[in-house]
Amino acid sequence: MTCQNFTREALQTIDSAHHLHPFTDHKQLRATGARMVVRADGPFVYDVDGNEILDGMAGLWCVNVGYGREELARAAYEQMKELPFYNSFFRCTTPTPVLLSGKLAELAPANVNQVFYGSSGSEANDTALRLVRHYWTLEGKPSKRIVISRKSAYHGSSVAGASLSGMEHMHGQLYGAVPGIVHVMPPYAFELALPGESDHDFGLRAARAVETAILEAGAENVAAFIGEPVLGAGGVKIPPASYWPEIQRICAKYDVLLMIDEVITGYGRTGEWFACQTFEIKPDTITTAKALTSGYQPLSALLVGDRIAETLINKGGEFYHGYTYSGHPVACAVALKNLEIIEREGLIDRVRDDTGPYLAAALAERIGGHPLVGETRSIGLMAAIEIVKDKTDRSRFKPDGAGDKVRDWSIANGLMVRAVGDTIIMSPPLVWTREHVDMACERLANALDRAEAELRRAA
Ligand code: PXG
Repeated sequence: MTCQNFTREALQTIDSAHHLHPFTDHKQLRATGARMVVRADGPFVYDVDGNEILDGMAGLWCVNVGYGREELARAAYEQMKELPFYNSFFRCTTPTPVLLSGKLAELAPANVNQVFYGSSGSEANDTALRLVRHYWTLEGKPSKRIVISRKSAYHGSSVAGASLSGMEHMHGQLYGAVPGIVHVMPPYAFELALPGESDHDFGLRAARAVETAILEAGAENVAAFIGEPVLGAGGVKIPPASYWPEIQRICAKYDVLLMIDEVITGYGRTGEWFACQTFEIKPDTITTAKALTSGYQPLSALLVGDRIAETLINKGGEFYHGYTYSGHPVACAVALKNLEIIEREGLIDRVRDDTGPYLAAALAERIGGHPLVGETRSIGLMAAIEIVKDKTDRSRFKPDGAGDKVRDWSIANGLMVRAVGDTIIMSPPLVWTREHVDMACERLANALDRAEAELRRAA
């Protein structure tokens, strides 16, 4: 459907009257009106006023192959004509989820060979939580129920997803979180490393917070640890190299399963198919969604490791869990074509060998020296810029809102970024070239100048 018959004012009026947006202060939005994005092409999105904005967020961390892919539209169209829907319940299936499962087993780490589908990352994490707890019951250890997560983790917005997430403001509105979930410190050296503490030592200390939590709960009560390889929505927090090997060691020592949430990192973002490969993590489950279809269709795939799968299959009987759209044929057709595009165009190699390192260097050289910037960091095409008042002591602007200011100027300059508090984050489509990185740095540097002028004037 095109919206050309509606004026911006008409769309905004209906939006304000009837549309409750996610994670939104509704009164505030109604006062300002929403930004209306009406079309997109390649790495750019266009708003209703005709502004071209370079999309530094790949939609919402998902449009890895960029916009306007005819092939994906065609894959959906052909599948809809052939078979728009049939379910995977009652010993039925359809061809596309079958083929996608085989493909995902081929791409996933060696010990991961089974797939459970949903439509969102939240659903996939609900599945993962139920599955790891059920696994221990089937193994005769039903007391192993506790899941250890981290503060500032994001694992979704369903009741289980929000409970697993480490966001206090979300917990405050749960009115009854899923019991048995514990949150420990994240590996966020920029704010949490002690004076003089090396990155290596900080990584070990952050990992050992998980060990402390296991010992406090009793290993006989702990089912799993859940973590994003790089915390995404929490502010692109990249762990030191010492972190994941130590987590792996601790989980093995106490027989705690490792649930890896790759909803953001999956399908190329860190320069490998999965960040488990980047960080050499051996997972028991991998949650994926978003870039599985590059956002062209809603689809999630929980990849299940052999250890859990064998128990579930051989001892499990019926697992009373599933969604109407588990293995949706159209979404799976689009996923297959999307993975084919990523492979054919060598997008992941490009991130690992070219645009990823280029982005890291460009941020360090062209953004890192700015008086407002306390740190730049990135891995693959996933980046963060810390906004500070004073580079030397890393103090922040008070009252807060400096991040929002930089973001607003950046968008006004034609670069879409997100602010998580005073951390600016980027997660662009993998089709970005060096020219797009250059364009982004130029627009961001200008946004920093403009924000600084306002912030210093106000201070
Ligand atoms: N796990 C991770 C790591 C995520 O980033 C989810 C699970 C949940 O996926 P669904 O499909 O249920 O949304 C996510 C989602 C943001 C933002 O503000 C991030 C997400 C979703 C919405 C906003 O950066 N990530």
